[in-house]
Amino acid sequence: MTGRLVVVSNRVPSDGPPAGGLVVALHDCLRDSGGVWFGTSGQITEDAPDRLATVEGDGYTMRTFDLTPQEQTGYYLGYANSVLWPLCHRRADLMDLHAGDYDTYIGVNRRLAKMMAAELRADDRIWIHDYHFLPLAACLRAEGVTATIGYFHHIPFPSTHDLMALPERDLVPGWMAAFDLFGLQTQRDVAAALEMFRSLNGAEQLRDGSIKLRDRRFQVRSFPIGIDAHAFARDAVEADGRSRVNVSPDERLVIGVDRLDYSKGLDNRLRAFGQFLEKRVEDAPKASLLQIAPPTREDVPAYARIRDELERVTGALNGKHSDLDWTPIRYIHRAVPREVLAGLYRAADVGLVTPFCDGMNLVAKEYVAAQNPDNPGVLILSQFAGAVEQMPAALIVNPYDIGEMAAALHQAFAMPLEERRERHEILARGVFRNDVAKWTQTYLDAMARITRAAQELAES
Ligand code: ADQ
Repeated sequence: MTGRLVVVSNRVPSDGPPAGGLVVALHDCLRDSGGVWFGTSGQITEDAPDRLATVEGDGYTMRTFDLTPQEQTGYYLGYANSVLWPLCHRRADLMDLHAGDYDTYIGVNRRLAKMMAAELRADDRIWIHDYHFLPLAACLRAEGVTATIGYFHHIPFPSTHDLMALPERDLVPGWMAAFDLFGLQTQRDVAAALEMFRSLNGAEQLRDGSIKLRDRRFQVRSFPIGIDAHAFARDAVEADGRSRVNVSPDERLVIGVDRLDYSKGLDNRLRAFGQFLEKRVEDAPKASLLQIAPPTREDVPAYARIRDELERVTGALNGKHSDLDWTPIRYIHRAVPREVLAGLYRAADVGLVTPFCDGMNLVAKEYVAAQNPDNPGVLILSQFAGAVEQMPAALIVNPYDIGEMAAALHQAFAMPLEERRERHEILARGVFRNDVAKWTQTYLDAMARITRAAQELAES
């Protein structure tokens, strides 16, 4: 397939900590096609220029732009992370609607579209990532861009009911229709998106599954994202996680790893662990929880509130259950290098992944990839993580039911080795087969088919 791969995401990949799976997975395709990655630079400047700067990536080019302080507030912290993020995570009650934020959001999308349009070629394959750029294809089309444009929504798609809380709800179908391929994480998300179109006058689902809205025809499909499973497994074997956390040989370790976000269900998870400690029977093994939760979006008030709440709950539980030589909850509020994280997953007897709402949740997959297949740990997974569609062999829990989560911890510790191995084998097969390289390939193949079909139609 010819044409450059053009990627757009809020931030371009940066130097520093090891690149994540997505960057690694897209790398070869970007390099081989002479591709370009567009995104913000991470710099905030008073007079952000209306042109892009060039940053040389590892074999490909990045084109970056700065945000003004007003754009950082209205586009990034405001409309993207205080309106769209809570809306898509079933927390419309946390939406912070400020007059002017939507104008700033659409303004950034229009500004980027204008700068990109000047550089794009007709045979480019443009792949836009996430809710920061929902209207970007519509803005690019307004600039005359005719190339194939794909999108991937990393977070859940809201229900038609929740969507009613968005003042700009009537614009959403048109934004989506400007893409050729609208990718979602799960079947559940596709069902929600199709439901929105079903209730819309003038939209029609065609026999091949694509959707027609006015003069646009496009596809809505699920592409469950994966991880770089082999790299994770390698790192996990090499790192000696158990010695790092200093747990005694007879002590069990539970691990939680999440950005400190209200969607991740951290408060209920801590309470469930507290209930587990309370109901621990006399001869049950001692267990501690290592919760790693790096800060994120700290300038958004809802995030400051969840941090305060977690510190309060952790303090109260530790005060109640600690001994002179033992603290049941270790709460680390910073990022940890990926290799260290991999070792910690492997050292943990239980991976506790209990979001209230999550697009996929890569931590669930990372935990599985990092296990020793001969003596694997147990994954406890929320029924509201997108990953649950691919990982039913985990212990599935309702993150609103603290008692059920506490019971799942007891079940995990009591689980015979044979059952742990059986469950892990099924989970690992999926995680290794459906890794991030396969995800990228599947998505790009689907885009290529759409491009070919459009060319054939134009030639006929
Ligand atoms: P996130 O909400 O960030 O991603 P998740 O999928 O769990 O959620 O990915 C988090 C990543 O950050 C993992 O790779 C994890 O290892 C890493 N991480 C977390 N804590 C860390 C720490 N302390 N130090 C270092 N690394 C840490 C969004 C969506 C998800 C979706 C992904 C990918 O919200 O639902 O799975 O995008 O599409």
